Amino acid sequence: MGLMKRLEVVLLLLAIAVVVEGNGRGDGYCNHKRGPTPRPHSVTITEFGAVGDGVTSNTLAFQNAVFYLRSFADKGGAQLYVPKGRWLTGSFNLTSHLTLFLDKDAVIIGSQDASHWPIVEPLPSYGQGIDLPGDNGTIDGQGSVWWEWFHSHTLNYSRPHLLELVSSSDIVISNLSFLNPPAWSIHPVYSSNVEIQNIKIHCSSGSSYTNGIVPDSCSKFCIQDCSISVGHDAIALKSGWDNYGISFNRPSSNIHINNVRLQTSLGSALAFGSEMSGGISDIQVGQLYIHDSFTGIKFKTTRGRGGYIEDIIISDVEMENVHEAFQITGHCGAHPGDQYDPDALPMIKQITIKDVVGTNISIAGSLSGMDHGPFSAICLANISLSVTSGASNSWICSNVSGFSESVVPQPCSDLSSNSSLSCFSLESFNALVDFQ
Ligand SMILES: *[C@@H]1O[C@H](CO)[C@@H](O)[C@H](O)[C@H]1NC(C)=O
Ligand SMILES: *[C@@H]1O[C@H](CO)[C@@H](O)[C@H](O)[C@H]1NC(C)=O
Ligand SMILES: *[C@@H]1O[C@H](CO)[C@@H](O)[C@H](O)[C@H]1NC(C)=O
Ligand SMILES: *[C@@H]1O[C@H](CO)[C@@H](O)[C@H](O)[C@H]1NC(C)=O
Ligand SMILES: *[C@@H]1O[C@H](CO)[C@@H](O)[C@H](O)[C@H]1NC(C)=O
Ligand SMILES: *[C@@H]1O[C@H](CO)[C@@H](O)[C@H](O)[C@H]1NC(C)=O
Ligand SMILES: *[C@@H]1O[C@H](CO)[C@@H](O)[C@H](O)[C@H]1NC(C)=O
Ligand SMILES: CC(=O)N[C@H]1CO[C@H](CO)[C@@H](O)[C@@H]1O
Repeated sequence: MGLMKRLEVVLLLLAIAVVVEGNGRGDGYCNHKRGPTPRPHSVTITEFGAVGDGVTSNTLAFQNAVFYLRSFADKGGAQLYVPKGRWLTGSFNLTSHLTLFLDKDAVIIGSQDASHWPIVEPLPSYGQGIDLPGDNGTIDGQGSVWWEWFHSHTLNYSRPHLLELVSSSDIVISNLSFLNPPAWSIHPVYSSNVEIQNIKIHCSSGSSYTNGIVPDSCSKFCIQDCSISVGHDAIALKSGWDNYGISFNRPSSNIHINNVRLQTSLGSALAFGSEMSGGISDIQVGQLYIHDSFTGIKFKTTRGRGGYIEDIIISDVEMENVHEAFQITGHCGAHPGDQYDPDALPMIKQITIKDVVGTNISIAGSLSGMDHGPFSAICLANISLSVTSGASNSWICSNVSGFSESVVPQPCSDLSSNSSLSCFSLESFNALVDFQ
């Protein structure tokens, strides 16, 4: 969990470190697998007056410790060690060249005091908060409290995320559990060279719109060996929305996801969009296990977004007890007000999904493009789904085109192009695999 180099805003609400055994599988995706960067200096949070009793507020101790450690940035960096205990805190910022190391039995607990959550500026590619317009930032609370406020429409500001990294690079987050985020669990934005490995994310049932990992306008990003169970989207790739995202123009690209286990009760296990105005491309996903979920894999956007989702390859997928295996829609997502340009049509093309086995799937897929801009080169190959709704109404398609081969049940005729040449293939990735 080294966190290095120009790391500006971090809201760290609750994290449990577990020094778990490395899982060994899936090597070659996070292909610059790093151990913890050795730091020549280390301090313990108790040296700053922190008390790990679960009751004492340690916000100032964390802030002071990080402030102190900033002076080691040009001396090889430093480690902040959090020992066994329950460490209550409000939001605090991390800094460059820092390793925040949590002992196996260390738990950082988010404060429920509103004044411990400063209000921050909205991100430029969003212009406002996700939950509410006119975002003045974040407010206090622990997951369930926030879900209740969200559900009852009584939030005053958009909810905070558990860990937010803004304009950062060379980040490693590993061997940790994240529980009950107020909104999203890990939200890296405008960042690159991010490696997330062996992370568990879990929300109690009843969580409203909780997401797991959300790479947002990020590049050179790797997620590997993770297990995520949330209320909404487990992994969601985004890049800002509408006029804000179009003018900020920062895509999410070159992202590898491998060996992840995903579950969501109401959302999608793996989602693209609906915020995608800066573009999403060159995404490779392998060894995906999706279970007990509403939607398996979903591409979502809406009129006014502009942008694109293209050159995506997803392979080696197992699904079990999933309502709808695949969904592509051009009619999904809210707008940050009515300032958007309705002529800004998003584009979805060159999406390849192959080598999929699914059991107890209700609907194979609904693929619906936009009236004035069909989604193209949607390619499905070697897919076998046991579908409970009956094969004949298992696929619903409109305004899409593409190719399919060895897909059961038989997909709609929209995907019957004679040629697979327009499909995105793994060979196209050869130039992209090396991060550094
Ligand atoms: C944390 O970073 C943000 C953004 O740079 C800043 O507004 C805020 O004052 C910082 N908070 C602390 C406690 O340093
Ligand atoms: C995570 O744990 C594994 C197994 O103990 C270890 O090899 C790896 O270096 C750890 N990662 C970090 C960043 O500490
Ligand atoms: C944001 O803060 C400003 C100044 O404090 C205030 O006037 C405005 O009403 C706040 N917006 C919301 C949505 O609370
Ligand atoms: C929203 O603001 C009102 C008025 O200041 C306050 O009474 C209420 O507790 C706030 N709600 C939340 C969820 O913080
Ligand atoms: C099939 O999947 C659905 C969820 O889509 C679940 O409710 C149901 O229990 C599953 N059936 C079996 C036999 O596992
Ligand atoms: C089809 O996909 C399965 C996994 O779902 C894989 O084991 C098999 O090798 C694939 N077949 C071909 C021809 O690629
Ligand atoms: C498929 O091939 C036939 C014969 O070559 C051609 O007439 C037809 O237009 C092709 N269809 C598509 C969708 O490319
Ligand atoms: C361009 C195009 O194919 N438009 C179609 C999109 O889907 C609707 C509903 O099926 C059709 O009516 C349009 O013709």
